[in-house]
Amino acid sequence: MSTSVRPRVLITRAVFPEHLERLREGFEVESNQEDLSFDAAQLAQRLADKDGALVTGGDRINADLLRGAPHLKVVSSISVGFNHIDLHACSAAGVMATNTPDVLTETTADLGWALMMAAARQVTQAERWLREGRWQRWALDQWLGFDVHHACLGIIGMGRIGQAIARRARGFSMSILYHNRSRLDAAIEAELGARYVDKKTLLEQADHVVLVLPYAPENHHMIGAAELALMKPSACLTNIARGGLIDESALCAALQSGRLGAAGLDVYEGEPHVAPELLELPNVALTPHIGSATRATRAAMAHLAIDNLCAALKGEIPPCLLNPDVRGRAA
Ligand code: 8YV
Repeated sequence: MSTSVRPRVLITRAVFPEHLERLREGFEVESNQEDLSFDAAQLAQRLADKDGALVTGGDRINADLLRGAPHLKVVSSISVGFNHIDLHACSAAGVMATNTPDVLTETTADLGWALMMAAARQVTQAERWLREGRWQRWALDQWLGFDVHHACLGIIGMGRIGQAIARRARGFSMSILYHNRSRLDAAIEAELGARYVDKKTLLEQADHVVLVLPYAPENHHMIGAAELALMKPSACLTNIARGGLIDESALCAALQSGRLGAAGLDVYEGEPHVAPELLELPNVALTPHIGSATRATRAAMAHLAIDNLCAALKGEIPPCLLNPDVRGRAA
């Protein structure tokens, strides 16, 4: 095949060298190894002549963008979440959309645990205090946190990552409640030792609440002032899903007033902007959206995204197609 007819692919962010090499074997690639941030107009301009795009959670894919990309056949995201992609618009435009589930499940569950424990035991705040040279002596009431072992864990969103978090909880002798769109099979509930309850019961009874559900406009601010008021004052809330699930002003107010024990956040409403009130609070552990951030997992995500892209550009059905109702554009 002559190089001039090879499909043209845009990579919107920097990738590892092996990924770039793999893509260059099959495609005419426009890369972004400087890792510049493209605004909507810059993205549209770069997509105008492309057949495929390898994108990330920060790239908004909507009808406007797709209108200006008449050759585009696939948008392959290096992420499991796909709230940044308008699937209806993709299907209407004949563009396949894909994501990268499974390969990040265990890594993201690890981070969920790390954050839950950091929030409960004030790990990040205590470390900052130590680094500031403020540790003069031991005290009986110093840096008192909340127990994780033998506590009640409430998981909202019992998909792959939620279940991986539940599995880890058994080693800490926790009781497990969960809430999900649909109830799991009895056999999986038994294996996990998890009990299905409504959201209100979970919020009232859990000592540690972890959010692991996909974001959609319907669950915007699903944790607001009313939900926080149901929780125990000693409860810890961890969010590794999407920032928009929590009303951050209500969360700040609850943490400030002592209405809520602590929070662990990896995701934010306006990330990478983090509300200044959150930065000021002592009872919150904050990480910069690193749920899937190990080299092995990020590499696996990018490889799976490339598998999806290659399949779509060969006219095949990609392994992780999000919009099976799409009717592909003629190659
Ligand atoms: C990604 C994530 O790193 O996969 C997801 O949905 O939130 C993270 O693992 C991020 O979205 C960048 O694409």
